[in-house]
This record gives sequence, structure tokens and C-alpha cells, in this order.
Amino acid sequence: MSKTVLVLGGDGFCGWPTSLHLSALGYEVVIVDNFVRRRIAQELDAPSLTPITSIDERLNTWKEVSGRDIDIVELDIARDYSELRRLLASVKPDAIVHFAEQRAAPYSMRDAAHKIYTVDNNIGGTHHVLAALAELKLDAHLVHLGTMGVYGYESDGLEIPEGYLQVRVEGPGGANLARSILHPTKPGSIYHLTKSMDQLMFQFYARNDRLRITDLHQGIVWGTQTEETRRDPALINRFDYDGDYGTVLNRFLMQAAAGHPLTVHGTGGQTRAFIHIQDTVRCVALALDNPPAAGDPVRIINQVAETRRVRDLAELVSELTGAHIEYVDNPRKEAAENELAVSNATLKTLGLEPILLTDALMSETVDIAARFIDRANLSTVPATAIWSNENAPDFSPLE
Ligand code: NAD
Ligand code: USQ
Repeated sequence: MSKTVLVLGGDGFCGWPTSLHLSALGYEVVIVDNFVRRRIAQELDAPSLTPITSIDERLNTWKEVSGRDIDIVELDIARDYSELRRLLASVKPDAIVHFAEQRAAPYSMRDAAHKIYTVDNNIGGTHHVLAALAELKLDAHLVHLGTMGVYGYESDGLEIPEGYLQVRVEGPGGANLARSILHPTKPGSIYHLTKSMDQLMFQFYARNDRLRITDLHQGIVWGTQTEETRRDPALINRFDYDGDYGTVLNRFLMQAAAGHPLTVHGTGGQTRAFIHIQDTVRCVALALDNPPAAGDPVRIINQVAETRRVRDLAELVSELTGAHIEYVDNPRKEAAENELAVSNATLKTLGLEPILLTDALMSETVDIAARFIDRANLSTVPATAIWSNENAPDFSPLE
């Protein structure tokens, strides 16, 4: 019998292609989304560069090309606990993939209203899912999308392990005691802070209620299309390029297509982890296939293909496209230069052969950006959210 999976946030950049991939693999997929990402795009005046269709058109097209149904439930998981509980009680999913959080670090740092929204939405939503699973005594495997950025960025080159740190501490009478602790976090934005807080909730519910939880600590996702979203123009994935939601490599590729200089923050010495969207969907499927047992600690997996330095990425894109590089003031508070080494042993053991950055794949993304460049609002390209409290406007754009 096929398994049922709820995809929370299944209309978003990672959630949509994952929903299609899981449906293609034979899962019965139910998307849960409140479409806040589409409203935030309006707030920022920065719609997806690609012309994404309505959720109904997306799902009807998928039915036409694959013969498979995906259900949609419009629900705010952070604000409507009783509806979420009712849904879980009636669907009784085998698994839940949780993408439904506010995921842009700059957006989370705009002002107090955006900080509060990000914390309420992300912590509230995650906790509602956990509380409902515990209350209903459902044995669904929860796969959450976390982030590499919870650990902060040091310069000593220590390899970041998968979630836990084995430490030895001095105990009573000078005894040398071993402990396995959650790797300490050092979040660099309110958004990353919410991912650090998610981790403690997962640890509590895995221990107290024996929930089966996998937390995928993902790097920066790049690219747009996957095997399934390429099957029809109406299935196209979203492409964010603005100063809040655009992530660095996709921004550079879009900027190259627009004839805009590549906006390197500071010296571009920040080293970050990257993964292509095609691998995101594969990794989620691998995680679903390999759940922890009830009573196990949270399974933490680094979902990363490779690490790169921002100025090196800019140089690669510049060589490929001829784009000019501009070093701009860094609006963030982050180390000017850092090293980053990350273990991705688990996913490799599970069979992932990570897609690495190639000219061909970068060119595909530049081509997509070029095709839709007339849709871009270039005034939204500069990153305007600054990591300080000065001049914060007093309004809540989401009301
Ligand atoms: P996204 O903003 O494109 O998608 C998130 C989706 O969740 C949107 O469709 C939004 O409408 C929905 N959503 C948000 N709050 C909700 C709520 N309260 N109730 C119901 N639906 C809600 O983001 P994304 O890029 O697809 O990221 C998905 C997840 O993956 C996030 O948790 C993010 O932290 C994580 N992640 C993303 C990246 C990346 O580079 N995009 C990297 C690492 C981790
Ligand atoms: N940067 C530039 N120029 C730009 C944009 C960004 O130099 O035009 C720099 C930033 O200063 C930063 C780095 O590039 O040092 C990465 O920025 P980003 O916006 O690509 O990534 P980040 O804010 O870390 O967030 C993104 C996703 C988030 C996810 C995270 C994974 O938006 O949801 O959790 O990547 S990670 O970085 O591993 O934590």
C-alpha cells in the first residue's frame, strides 16, 4: 500500500519540487500551505522571476502529465492548531515533511515586526506539529528542513559533525565523563535562531513522546528546475532574486542575466555550504526511506554537497558570463572571512552522489533567468535589510 506524506510548505521553492518528486515515487502527497510566501512576494514587490502558476493550475497540470493526484489543504500551521490537529487525525500520515517556515535571514532582520513574525511563525508552526503528533499518538516520521547556518561560522577549519558533539567533562572526584550533546549553535540571524530553537523542541519530543524525527541541516539551495518541474511550463519552480529571499548563487546567476554587477558583500570571504535543488528532493526521499526508530535521538543529517567561498563563486559566474563584480558594504553582521568544513557522510552512505557546481548547470540557471528577465523588479536587487536596530519603521506589513 502506498504511503501518505504531508508536505507542509509544499507550495514553496523546496516544497513544490519535493511534492512532485514524492508523488512521482508513488507517495500519496497532501500539500499544506497558507500561501504566505506569495503574499510576502507582493509585500516586497518581488514576485518570482519565473512565472509560477496558481496552486490549482500546478496540481491540475501534474495530474495531466503524471496521472497522479496531489491534495491541497490551505492552512496556517502556526495559527490554527485545531485545524492542523483535525487534519492529522483524519489523514493519519505515515510521514510529514516540514518546510513551512519563514526562511529568509534578511527578511527576519528587517525590523521588530519581522523578527516577531519569524519567531511566532517558525516556532509556533513547528511546536504545533509536534504537540499534535504527541496528542494524537501518531507514529508519523517527521522530516524537518533545518539549516547549516545554526552553527555559526568559525575560522579554525573544524569539520562540523552531524548534529552531535562528543565531549568529555570533568565530573565529581576528577572523573572524566563522556557526553553526547547537541552541537552548540551560534545563529547569525533571527531566522537562524528559530532553527536553533527548533532543535531543542525536537530533542524534547523525541525523548518525551518517542517521536521519530529527522532534522536535515541543509546548505544554501541553488538552481530552479528538477526532473519533475521540467515536465510542463505550468510546473515551473519559483526563482527568488531580491535582496531578502534571493540566495547568493541564484542572485549572481540572475544578476549576470540582467547585466547587473554581482553584489559581493564585504570581501566575499564568507564560506558557505551549497546544494542543488535536484539533490534537495532526492535527500528528502532518502530521509523518508531511512527513518529513526521510536525512542532514538533526533537523527541529524547535514544536507550539503560542497562548500564554496562567496568571492570564488562570483569569479566563477563572472568567467562564465562576463558579468562585472562589485564589492558592496556588507549589510549583515558576519565574519568577513571564515573556513567551513562539513561532514555529509550520512547522505553519501544512504546513496547520494551529490551534484557539484558545473558550468553546464550554472548556465541552465542563467538561461532560465534570461528567459524571464523582463519580469524582474531590479529595484529589489540591493540587499536593504541591515543587521542593526537603527531606523526601524514601525509597521506590520502582514496585517
Ligand atoms: P519558501 O519560503 O519558498 O517556502 C516555504 C513555504 O511554506 C511557502 O510556500 C509558505 O507559504 C509556507 N509557509 C510558511 N509559513 C507557513 C505556515 N505558518 N503555515 C503554512 N504554510 C506556511 O522557502 P524554501 O526555500 O522552500 O525553504 C523551505 C524550508 O527549507 C525552510 O524551512 C528553510 O528554512 C529550509 N531551507 C531552505 C534553504 C534555501 O536555500 N531555500 C536552505 C536551507 C534550508
Ligand atoms: N551574499 C553576498 N551577496 C549577495 C547575497 C548574499 O555576498 O548578494 C552573502 C551573504 O552575506 C552571506 C552569504 O552570501 O555571507 C549567503 O547568503 P544567502 O542569502 O545566500 O544565504 P543565507 O542568508 O545563509 O540563507 C539561505 C536561505 C536559508 C538557509 C540558508 C542555509 O535563505 O533559508 O537556511 O541559506 S545556510 O546558509 O547554510 O544556513
